[in-house]
Amino acid sequence: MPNMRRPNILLTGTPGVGKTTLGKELATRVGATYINVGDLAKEGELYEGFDEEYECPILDEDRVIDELEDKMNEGGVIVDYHGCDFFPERWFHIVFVLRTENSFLYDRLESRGYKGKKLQDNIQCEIFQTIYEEAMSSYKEEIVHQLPSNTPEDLERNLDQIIQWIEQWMKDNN
Ligand code: DAT
Repeated sequence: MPNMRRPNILLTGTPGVGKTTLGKELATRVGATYINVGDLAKEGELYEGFDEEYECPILDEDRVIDELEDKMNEGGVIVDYHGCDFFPERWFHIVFVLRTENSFLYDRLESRGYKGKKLQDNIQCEIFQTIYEEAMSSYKEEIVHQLPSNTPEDLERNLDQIIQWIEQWMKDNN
């Protein structure tokens, strides 16, 4: 369906909640383009320094936006990132904030090799629903949805729901 208008979807949430797992599978099932902003930044070295406290490079947000602009205008893009306040609001038709209970998230981040402050900060980010609040203040509240992401059953349910939403959007907009 190359000439049909297709929605852009933002998947956001604390690291480890399952954005990549959901995003890649969703892209495969609906034939959308999946973009992992972390990977994109790494490949293009889209950084503007290094954060010593959090032990991670600092994203060059303007260059990320320049890099993505043309693709976003075409539609049919699924963007995956653990932040959401710097993307142009007009890019996204819907925003999903994935949410994971602490015990699950702790195990996932620990097996990713996170420890100490980095592990605690990410758990706290989820407890304080930091990314949900960031999404609610960056986009129209009615397009921001939370999705539970604890179990494989949650993953399947989320896929089904998002696919249904995409189909409806395509009917309404073409
Ligand atoms: P993110 O991209 O948000 O950092 P991920 O997709 O890499 O997260 O997932 C982190 C880990 O959790 C990975 O080992 C896969 C697993 N996972 C993701 N979604 C899950 C779910 N709904 N149920 C159980 N495990 C899940």
